[in-house]
Amino acid sequence: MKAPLFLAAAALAGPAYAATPAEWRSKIVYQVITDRFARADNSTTAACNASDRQYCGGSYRGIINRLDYIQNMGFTAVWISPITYNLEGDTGDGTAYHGYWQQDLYRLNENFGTAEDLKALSTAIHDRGMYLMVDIVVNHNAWPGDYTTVDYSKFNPFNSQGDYHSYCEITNYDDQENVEDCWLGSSNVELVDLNTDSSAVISGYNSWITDLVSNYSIDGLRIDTVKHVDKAFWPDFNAAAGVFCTGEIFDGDPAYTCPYQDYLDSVLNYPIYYSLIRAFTSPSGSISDLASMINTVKSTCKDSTLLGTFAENHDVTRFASLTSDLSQARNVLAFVLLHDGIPIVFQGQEQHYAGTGDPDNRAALWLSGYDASAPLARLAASVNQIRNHALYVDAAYLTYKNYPIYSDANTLALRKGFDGAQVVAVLSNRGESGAAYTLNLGSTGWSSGDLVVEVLTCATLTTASDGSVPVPMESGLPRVLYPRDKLSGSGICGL
Ligand code: ABC
Ligand code: CA
Repeated sequence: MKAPLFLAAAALAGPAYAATPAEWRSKIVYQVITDRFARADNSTTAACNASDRQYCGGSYRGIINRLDYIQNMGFTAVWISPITYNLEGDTGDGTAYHGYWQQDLYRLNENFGTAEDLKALSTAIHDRGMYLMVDIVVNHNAWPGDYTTVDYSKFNPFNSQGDYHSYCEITNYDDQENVEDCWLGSSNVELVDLNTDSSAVISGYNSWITDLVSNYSIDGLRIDTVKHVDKAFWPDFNAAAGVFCTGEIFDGDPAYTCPYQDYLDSVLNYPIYYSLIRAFTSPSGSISDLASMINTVKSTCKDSTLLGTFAENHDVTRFASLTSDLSQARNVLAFVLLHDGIPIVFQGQEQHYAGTGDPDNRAALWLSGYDASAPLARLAASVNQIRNHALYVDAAYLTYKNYPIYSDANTLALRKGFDGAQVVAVLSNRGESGAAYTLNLGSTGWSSGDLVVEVLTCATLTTASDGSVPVPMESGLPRVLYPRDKLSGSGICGL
C-alpha cells in the first residue's frame, strides 16, 4: 500500500514541530475537546451530562489510549482544546471544562493531566507521523463574576488593570471597534479583554507563544476569537509561534472573514460552513449558493487551499440536529474531507451525534464506544483514504482549487486535481429516499474509454465517447470517482 508508506516516511523524519502551512495542507484534522474525548481509565460508560457543563474526566492520557481510533479513520492531525490554567469552580455558566476560561498562561489546566502527560501525548502523536494542533486564547482572561469584581492580580502574566481594555459589553457586531475593544462573556463569567495595542502585552504574548510551541512540540495552533483582536497584532504573533496558525473568525461573510488571511496563515472557513449546511439539510437547500460561495471564497481569500473546512464544531448546532437523514450527513462529511484546505471533523460527527449548540454539542465521545463500524466513521475512513492517496500520487492535488463542474437543484459535482489524477465528488441533497438514476457527468477531465472507480462502492465505470461518466446515483448517497489505473498498489477497492 503506497499511502501508508508515505506516512511512515514522514514519521521517520523525526519530531514534526515547526510545521509550515505547506505541510499542514496535506493534513486531515480530528477535533477533540480533551475533557470529552477519552478518559485514562478507558471507560465507555462514565456518566457525562453535557447540559450540566461540568468536568467529565477526559484527559491527555485518555487521548493517547485512543489514538488508534483516530488514526484508523485516516486522520493525520489532532486538534485539542485549550491547555492553559483556567478559573476553578462552578459558575452560573458552568465550569471551565472546555478550556476557554484562561487565567494563567504559564500553568496548565491539570484537570487534563500534567506537563509530562501533555508531552507524552505530543510524542505519541508524532510517533505516528501525525501533527498536534493546540487551541489557544489571546483575546481574554476569564473572571467568575461581573466586571466590578475582577481581581487583576489573579491573572498571569498580565496582572494589572492597565493591561486590559476598560469594561464595555459587545453589543454591535457591525461596529469593529466595539467587537475588538469591548468584552465577551456574561455577568457570570466575564471575558476580561486584553489591550492588544499595548507593547507590553504584545511582547508578553509573543514570548509566551514561542515557549509554548517549543515546550510541547506543537505543530500548529487554532486561535480563538481572532476577530476580537486588532488585525495588526497577528502577523508578529504568527511569526513568534513559528508554526501554522488558523484563526477563528466567526462570520459567514467572505468579505469580512477572508481579509484576516492577510494577517494569519489561515482562517476557519465559516463562509463555506454556512452555505454547506444550508445546501444539504434538505432537498430544497440551495446547491447554487454553495457553488457560488466556493468560487467567491477562492477569489476573495488569499489562499483557499489553507483554510480549515468544517461542518461542525463545539459552538454550532450539530448537523444531525438539523436533519436526521443519514445520506445528507454523508454528503456533508464527504464535502468537508474533499474540499480545498484542511478538513476538520469535530469528535462525534463520525458517530452522527446530535446536539443543538453549546453545551449539548459536547457530549462525551466515550459513550459511543468508539464504534469504528458506525456508518459515518466508515465513510470518513474511506474518503480520508482516497484523499491521502490522491495527494501521494500527485501533491499538486492539494493546491488545485476545487472546481464545480456540474450542478442542478439537488446535485453538485466537484473536481479537484490535475492530469487525470483528479478526484471527482458527486454530492446530493436528496436524502435517503432519493430515487435511483444515472447522472451522465461531463467536464471531468477524463477521456473516452477511461476506467474510473467509484471508491465508496468499488464499482468500475467506463467513460463514454464524449468523456462523460455514467454515475449511478441512489438513495441520495455521495459518489467519489478516481481513475482506476492510479489506484494500483493503493489497497483501495482491492487494487
Ligand atoms: C458559556 C456557556 C453557554 C452560555 C454562555 C453565556 O456561556 O457554555 O452555554 O450560553 C467559551 C465556551 C462557551 C462559553 C463561552 C462564554 O466561552 O466554550 O461554552 O459559553 O463564556 C470562541 C470559541 C468558544 C469559546 C469562546 C470564548 C470563543 O470557539 O467555544 O466559548 O473563548 C462569538 C465569538 C467567537 C466565539 C463564539 C462563541 O461567540 O466571536 O469567537 N467562539 C455571531 C457573531 C460571532 C459570534 C456568534 C456567536 O454570533 O458575529 O462573532 O461568535 O455568538 C452568521 C453570521 C455570524 C454570526 C452568526 C450567528 O450568524 O455570519 O457572524 O455570528 O450568519
Ligand atoms: Ca478584544
